[in-house]
Amino acid sequence: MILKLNKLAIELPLPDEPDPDGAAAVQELLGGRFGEMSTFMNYTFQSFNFRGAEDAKPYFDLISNISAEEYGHVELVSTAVNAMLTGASDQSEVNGDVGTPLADAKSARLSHHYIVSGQAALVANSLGQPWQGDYVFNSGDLVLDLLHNFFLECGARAHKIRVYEMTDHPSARQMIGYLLVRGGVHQLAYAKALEQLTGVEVPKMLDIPQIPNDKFPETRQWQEKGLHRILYRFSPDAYEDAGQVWTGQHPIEGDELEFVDGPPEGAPRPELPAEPAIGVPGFHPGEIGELAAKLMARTR
Ligand code: MN3
Repeated sequence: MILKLNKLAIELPLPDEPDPDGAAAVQELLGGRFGEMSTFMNYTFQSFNFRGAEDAKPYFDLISNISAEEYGHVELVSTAVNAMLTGASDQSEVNGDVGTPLADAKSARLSHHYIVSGQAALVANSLGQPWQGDYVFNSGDLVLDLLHNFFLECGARAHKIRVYEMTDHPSARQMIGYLLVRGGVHQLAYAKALEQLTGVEVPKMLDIPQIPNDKFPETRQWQEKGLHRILYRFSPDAYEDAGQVWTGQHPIEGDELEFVDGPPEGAPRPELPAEPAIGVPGFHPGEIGELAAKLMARTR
C-alpha cells in the first residue's frame, strides 16, 4: 500500500508567463519512454513481482524505496507542466459570448493540452503519444533488472538535459535542477547494487551523459543541501535495509552517502488557478466553490 502526502517534493514557482510549447517538451520527462511514469512503474512492478525478496532484502528494499520516491517525481513534473500552461488561454474573453479564447492553441505543439485536458499534464510524451505499459522492463533476473534501471536513469538524465536546453521557464528549470540531483542518486544506487552483485565497478561510468550536475545552476541549491548523497526511506516501518547498498563515498563528490529515515520535507503544492476560458474546473466561476462550502458547513 502507499501513503499519500498532500505535498510537492519541492516548492515550484508559478510565474506570470506561460510557456505552452515548453510544457509540450516537458511532457517527455513525464510520459516518455525515459520519463518519470516509466521510472515509477518500472520500480513499482519490479517491487510487486520480486520473488525471493527475503534473501535479497537490501535490493528489494532499495527498489521499493526508489519506486515510492518516483511517485512524487511524476507529481512534480505534472505540476511543472500545469504551471507552464497556467494563463495560456485568453482570459479576456471569459465574460459575454463565447469567442475564440483558444485561438493560440491552434498552433500549439500539443493541442491535447487544450482539447483533451484542462490545460494540464497528459500521461503522454512530447509528441502526445500515450505512455505505454511495455516501457516497463521486468525480467525477474535481479542483475538484468538493475542493469536496465541503471540504463533507464542514464536515458532519463539525457532527456532532462535536452529539455533543460529547450526552455528557460522557471518552473521547468527548478523541477529539472532538482530531478537531475535526485535522478543522480538513483543512477548511483543501481550502479552500486550492480557492483556489489557482480564486482563490476559500474559507479566509475558516471556521469552519463558526461556533463556534471554543477554545470546546471539550478542543481547547486540541492547539492549544497547534500541531496546528491541522500537516499530516502519511504516507509515508517519497512525497507530499512536499502542502507546496506547506499553506503560508502560518493564517487564524484567524495562525501559520505546517507540513508535518511522518512521522505523529503516537501513543500505546499502551488495553488493552480481556475482557467475559466476553457471551463476549468467549471463553466460558471465560483459555482463549485459555493457548493463545496455548503457541504463543508454541513459536515463540520
Ligand atoms: Mn525520478
